Amino acid sequence: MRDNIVVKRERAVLVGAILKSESDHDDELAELTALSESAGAIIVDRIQQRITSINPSTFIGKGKAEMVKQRVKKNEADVVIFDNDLSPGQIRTLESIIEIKVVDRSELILDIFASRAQTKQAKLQVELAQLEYTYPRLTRMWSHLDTVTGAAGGPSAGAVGAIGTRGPGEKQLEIDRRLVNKRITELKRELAGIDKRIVREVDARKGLFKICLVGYTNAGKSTLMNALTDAGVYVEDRLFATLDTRTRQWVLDGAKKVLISDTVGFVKNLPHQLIASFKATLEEAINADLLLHVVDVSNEDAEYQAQNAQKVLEEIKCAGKQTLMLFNKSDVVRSQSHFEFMQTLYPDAICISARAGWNLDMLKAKVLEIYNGGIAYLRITASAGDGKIQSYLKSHANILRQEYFDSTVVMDVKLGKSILTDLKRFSPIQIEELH
Ligand SMILES: Nc1nc2c(ncn2[C@@H]2O[C@H](COP(=O)(O)OP(=O)(O)OP(=O)(O)O)[C@@H](O)[C@H]2O)c(=O)[nH]1
Ligand SMILES: [Mg+2]
Repeated sequence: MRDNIVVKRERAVLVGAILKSESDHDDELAELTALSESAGAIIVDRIQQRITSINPSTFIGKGKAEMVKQRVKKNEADVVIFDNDLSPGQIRTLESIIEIKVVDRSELILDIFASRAQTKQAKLQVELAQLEYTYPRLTRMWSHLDTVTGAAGGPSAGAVGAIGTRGPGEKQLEIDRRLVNKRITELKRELAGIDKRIVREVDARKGLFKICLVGYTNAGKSTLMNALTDAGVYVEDRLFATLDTRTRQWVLDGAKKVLISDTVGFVKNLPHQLIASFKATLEEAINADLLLHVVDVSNEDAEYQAQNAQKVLEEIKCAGKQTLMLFNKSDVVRSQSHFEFMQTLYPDAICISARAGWNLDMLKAKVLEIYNGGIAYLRITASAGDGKIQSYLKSHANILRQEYFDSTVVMDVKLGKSILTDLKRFSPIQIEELH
C-alpha cells in the first residue's frame, strides 16, 4: 500500500486532530489544504477532530479512524493526509483500518520540497531529510533505494537490483537499513563540502551589511527581491517556489551598498530533518544584520502566518535580530477591518506592494536609516566562565573572533547599536569600540 508517499493527482481526504489545549485557530486545515494542493492532490473531504489526548496506536480515536474509512469509501479517495506527524507504527495501524495510504504532514512537506528542488545542493538536502524521515516509514524501501543508489553510481547499484527481485522480508529490511545508512553517510559528506563553501562565502561578506528576506511561503519575498535588485529570482503563486538562497547587491544610496538575500519560505512546524539539512541555506538569515519579515497582509491568515514564521525564526535562533515587518500585497487587501486589525498588532509595519512597486522608496529610506545609525564593531572582554554573555552574543550579534585566555574570553563582534543598552545588563564585562 505504502510504497511511496507521492500524492500528485490523488484524491485526498484531509484529517486534522487538534489537541484541546493547543490552539483556537478557526480553520486549522487551511494550511494543510494549501500544502496538499501544492503537492498536486485533489481534495475531496476534510475532517477535523478536537482530542483531549493522543491515542498511541492510531493518534485519533479508533472510532474516528473508522469514520475516516467510511468517508474515504464514500469519496473514492486514494490517500488520507494527516495534519499531524505520525509514528511509523501509527501509520501502519491507520492504514490497516482505513485500507488506503496514509501520509503525514512532514512527509507531505518533504514531498513538495522534493518536487521543487532544482540545484544540486537542494536536491541533496531534500534527499537526506527524506532518508531520515520518510524512508523508515515505507514498507518497501528497496524500490526507492534502487534509483537512489543507482543514480549515485555506487558499487551497490547492481546488488540492489538483485535484492529487488527477491522481494521483501526480515532480511530484506536489514539490507535496506544498511543501504540507507550508507547513503546517509555519503550525502552528509557531499553536503559538508558544499556547506563549507557556503560558510566561506558568507564569511567573506562579514564586513558588509547583510539583509535577509524571511517569512511565510508565498508572501512575496522573491517578488520583492526582484523589485529591489535585478536578481531575476523565480516567482510563482505556489508554496515553496524558492528552495535556494540568492544573494544580490542592493544599492541604497550612491555608494551605500548592502547585500540582500532571498531564501526558503516557512510554514508551521517545518520538519526538523528539513531544518537540519537546510542549515546552510538558512545561514544567510542566521548571519544577517537585518531581517525583512514579509507578510502577505491580503491573506486572512496573515496573523497566524506571521506568528508561525516567528516561531521558525526562534528555532533557527534568529528571534532576537533586528527585524522590519513588511505588509506586502497591500494592493489587493479585501477586508479593510482585517487590515486595520493587523496594523494594531504590528504598528511599525511598512505597507508595500512588491508587485505594484508601492512604498519601496519608504522601505529603502527606513533601511538606510538603520544602516547609518546601525552597526557597531566592539571588542568585548568577559569572564571565560560567563556563558550568558556568550550565548546572548551568539544569537544577537555576529562574532568575528573569539579567543580564550586564562580566565577571560575576548570577542570581536559586529552588532546593531540598538542592542547596546541590553549589553549593559551583563556585568562585569569590558567594552571597547573597534573602529
Ligand atoms: N497582488 C500582489 N501579488 C503579489 C505581490 N507580491 C507577490 N505577489 C504574488 O504572490 C505570489 C508569490 O510570490 P513569490 O515572490 O514567489 O513569494 P515567495 O515569498 O518568494 O514564496 P516562496 O518562495 O514560495 O516562499 C506570486 O504569484 C506573486 O506574483 C504584491 O505585492 N501584490
Ligand atoms: Mg520565493
